Amino acid sequence: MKTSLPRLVRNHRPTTFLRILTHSPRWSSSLSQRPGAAGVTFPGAVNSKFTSALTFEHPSTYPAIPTYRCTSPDGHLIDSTILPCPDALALAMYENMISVSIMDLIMFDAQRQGRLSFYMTSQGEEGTCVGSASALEKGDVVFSQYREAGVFVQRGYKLSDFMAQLFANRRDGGKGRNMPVHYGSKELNIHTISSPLATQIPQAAGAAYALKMQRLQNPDLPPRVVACYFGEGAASEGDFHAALNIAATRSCPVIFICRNNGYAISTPTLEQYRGDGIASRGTGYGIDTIRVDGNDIFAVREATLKARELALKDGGRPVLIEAMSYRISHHSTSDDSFAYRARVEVEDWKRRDNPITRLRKYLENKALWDDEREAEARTRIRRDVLKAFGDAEKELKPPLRAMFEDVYEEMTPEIRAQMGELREILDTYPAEYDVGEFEGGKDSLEK
Ligand SMILES: Cc1ncc(C[n+]2csc(CCOP(=O)(O)OP(=O)(O)O)c2C)c(N)n1
Repeated sequence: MKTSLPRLVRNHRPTTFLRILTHSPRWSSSLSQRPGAAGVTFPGAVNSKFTSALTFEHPSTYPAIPTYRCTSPDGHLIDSTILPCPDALALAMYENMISVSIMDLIMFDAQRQGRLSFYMTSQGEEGTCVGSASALEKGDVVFSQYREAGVFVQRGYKLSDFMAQLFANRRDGGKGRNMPVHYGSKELNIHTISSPLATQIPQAAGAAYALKMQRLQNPDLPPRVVACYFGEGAASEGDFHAALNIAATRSCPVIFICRNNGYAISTPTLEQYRGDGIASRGTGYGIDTIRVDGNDIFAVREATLKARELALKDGGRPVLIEAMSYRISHHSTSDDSFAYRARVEVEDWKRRDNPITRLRKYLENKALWDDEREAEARTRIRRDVLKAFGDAEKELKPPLRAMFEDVYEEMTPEIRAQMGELREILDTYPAEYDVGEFEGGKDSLEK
């Protein structure tokens, strides 16, 4: 007996669980073409109208997506629709931004002195990171690239945590295995940074899907989103495409936050893409998208608050924020950016507008800040950074055994054998290897 498709559908009674899961509506109830219709109902693009004009769409016929800003360069709020940020939070965000910038200066110099192997600063992008992180809830899950120290500070990562990772000492949660700046924190729900660009973007989409499933199974759980940070250079990776498309089609509650700072090492954006930045791609994937002024911490905060709301609406969906800024620093301590850009360009951006001076002007306008407080805060933070630096530099390295652990959850017999071999080498040539700076010396290794 033949059964028509609608009947099958009608007879199928999905459980509540399944019904919510497949909540994304079909384009329309019927995909057949009505005679004489002005619109097309090809299943691939149902809202398209027929046209007899042979025209190619060209990006230049569309205006560039505007950049949302709610604070003027002299620190006055210009969007009357937003609720003013509580003073205590504005002050905390300001201190967090200067903490990042002071730590950056000290650690950059320390690398130049050879006291740590590598460093990357986030000068000019403190506002994007601190502002967006201030709009997230504690339980929200974060994935980042490497220039997001502000996110870590805003979520409660301590100076001692930064230093333990940078000096790869035994207090480092990552057991000293990663290059400097590859921070991570399970307690703060921030996934550990890894070097391969953009790999975290599809992982973030997957994590957001998992959060959505957890809440479907247990609606009493608090709503959570994933925030995923990456640069405009990383957005050229295939992983960016995979992530945004799967997040859109699976309706995942994830906020993609692109830091567009104008450069990917020596590559300027003109060689990175020819469209209207990264934001214009969001709408192509069917994703709610906004471009914001990354030098305006309140604009970033407001956009992220709103994005979080959207991401949790109707069971979940992705949102894209493109935060515009300028990479004031060299790409890393391995880069001299004056080899490919003019010094004057950098100086101009440093002085003309940056997230720290803009928030400072706002605080001064409200009589919450002045030169005296600035001097006190800078002296205090500098002292705290140097203290954490000194403590971390003196601390022992993790036990040598940590090199062999966590490759798999359990050590395999082969890995155990390699650990034994290392122990034998150290026993045979004690004068060749100084293992005194590693916790427990060679005794952490089993024969
Ligand atoms: C898959 C991959 N390709 C290349 C690199 C080398 N690399 C490291 S950072 C970087 C530039 C990234 O630029 P962007 O994403 O714009 O971030 P920004 O450094 O400007 O913050 C490149 C090419 C890498 N780490 N991973």
